[in-house]
Amino acid sequence: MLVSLAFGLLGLATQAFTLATIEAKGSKFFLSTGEQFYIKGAAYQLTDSDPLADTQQCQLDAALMKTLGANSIRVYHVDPTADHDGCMSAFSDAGIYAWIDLDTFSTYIIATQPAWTQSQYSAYQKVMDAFHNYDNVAGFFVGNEVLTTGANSIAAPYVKAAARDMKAYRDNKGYRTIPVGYSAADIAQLRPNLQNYLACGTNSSEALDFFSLNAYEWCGSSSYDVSGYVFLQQNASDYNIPIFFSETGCNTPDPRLFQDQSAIFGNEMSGTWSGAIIYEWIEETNNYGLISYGPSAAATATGTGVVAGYTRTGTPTPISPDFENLSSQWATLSPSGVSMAAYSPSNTPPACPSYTSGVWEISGNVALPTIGQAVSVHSSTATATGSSSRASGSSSGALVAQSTGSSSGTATSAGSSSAASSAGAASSASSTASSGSIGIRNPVGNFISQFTQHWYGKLVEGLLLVAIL
Ligand SMILES: *[C@@H]1O[C@H](CO)[C@@H](O)[C@H](O)[C@H]1NC(C)=O
Ligand SMILES: *[C@@H]1O[C@H](CO)[C@@H](O)[C@H](O)[C@H]1NC(C)=O
Ligand SMILES: CC(=O)N[C@H]1CO[C@H](CO)[C@@H](O)[C@@H]1O
Repeated sequence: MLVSLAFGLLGLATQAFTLATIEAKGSKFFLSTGEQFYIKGAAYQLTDSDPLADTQQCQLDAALMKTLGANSIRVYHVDPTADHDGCMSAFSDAGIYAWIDLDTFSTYIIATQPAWTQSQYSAYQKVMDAFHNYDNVAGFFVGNEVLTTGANSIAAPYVKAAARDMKAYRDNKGYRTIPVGYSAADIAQLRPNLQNYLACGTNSSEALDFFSLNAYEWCGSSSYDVSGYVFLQQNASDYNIPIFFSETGCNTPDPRLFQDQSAIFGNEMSGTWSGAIIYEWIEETNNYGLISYGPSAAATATGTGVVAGYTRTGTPTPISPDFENLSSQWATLSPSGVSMAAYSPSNTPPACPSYTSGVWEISGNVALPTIGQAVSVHSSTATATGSSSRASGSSSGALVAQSTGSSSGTATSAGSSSAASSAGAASSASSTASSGSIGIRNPVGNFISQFTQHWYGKLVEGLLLVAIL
């Protein structure tokens, strides 16, 4: 408060200072006022590049989100060079926090050709620089659904390295301790290894600040036991960092009832989980919208605000009954949690999972790659054939392109809707096609074929071990 007052007096503040900030302590999020914070959010990506640059649009959406009972948005891609003051203040005025992905179409970590390079690091920094000063930024993601198979586990150290470096960057710059985490695809084969890996180890500077899951397991009228949530809870009950649903809202069958919210915010899970972000705000081809800006148009239609067959600007209209169903669920669900002062975290980091061929191909707590180590982007071998170009994603097909032959359909989760599980990832998958040409080099510069992924994974481990000696 003193700090914001000082900035205000000096005329340095360009944004609203009206909301309590959010921080992580132990396995929970807290407001700076001391109350536990539970996320009630909507995925918000109206345009490919940045939905937080159109103030008037944000004002319209924030006002309706407030009536929904939301306190958070999740934004997958932003343009760090745009002016976000208007949008961030519109959401702040509505009591809404932003969870922001640091990656973009051209910078995200690719599981089958994992890399954490200086150019990725610089790009992530620019996003953090652009957003850290808004009090209603709640957290940053270093990746979304990077891993979708057991073989992809070779990419996990790169995700963890990205988090390590972005946390260090945040702290070195003196930024607020905005939590840095990851948003995982709900893949039964990876559960709970990935979740444990990203939190494991005794050095908290190298672990994530939170873990989140894009889960579409609870469809229609189901229950805590039948949906599979009981296992999600079992896997998370001793977790030492906050965990939440970074996407949820299975849409088969129609209409959506959002009954899972009563488990997430109820006795079964609210002692462990920190809430949920519903996929997604805008209605588009994938049929997950909570609102619409007008009837759908031809896929090829052009016109003001029309992209890929949907109007993406204007006055949002609730999609009935989904919007009302969610709103009425949330209205009854307000766990009080614990106060920050009364909470003494007691959970310790999970053990780093051991190597299991095809399931988890990282041996325990390997040394993390340094920036640029082992892998870099090359420009001569293109294989990607991604088909989706929508930022907010609409097909699991695009994910297949990203994962070079691994079947995303079967890999995706215990849920019945694999397309849904990759909805967010589909957004980034398309960039594989547009960014073109990606190859891998080892640290001494030898080019390694992208068809040797499994062998390469072993090589990375070997090199990491060598690096320690
Ligand atoms: C913890 O990790 C950070 C980041 O890698 C490193 O700088 C620091 O030396 C580590 N601390 C210990 C005690 O190993
Ligand atoms: C984690 O969940 C899986 C199902 O996804 C289950 O088979 C496993 O037993 C759970 N592990 C723990 C430790 O509860
Ligand atoms: C929980 C909830 O609000 N359910 C409602 C969702 O919409 C259907 C169809 O209008 C209603 O029948 C449910 O009561």
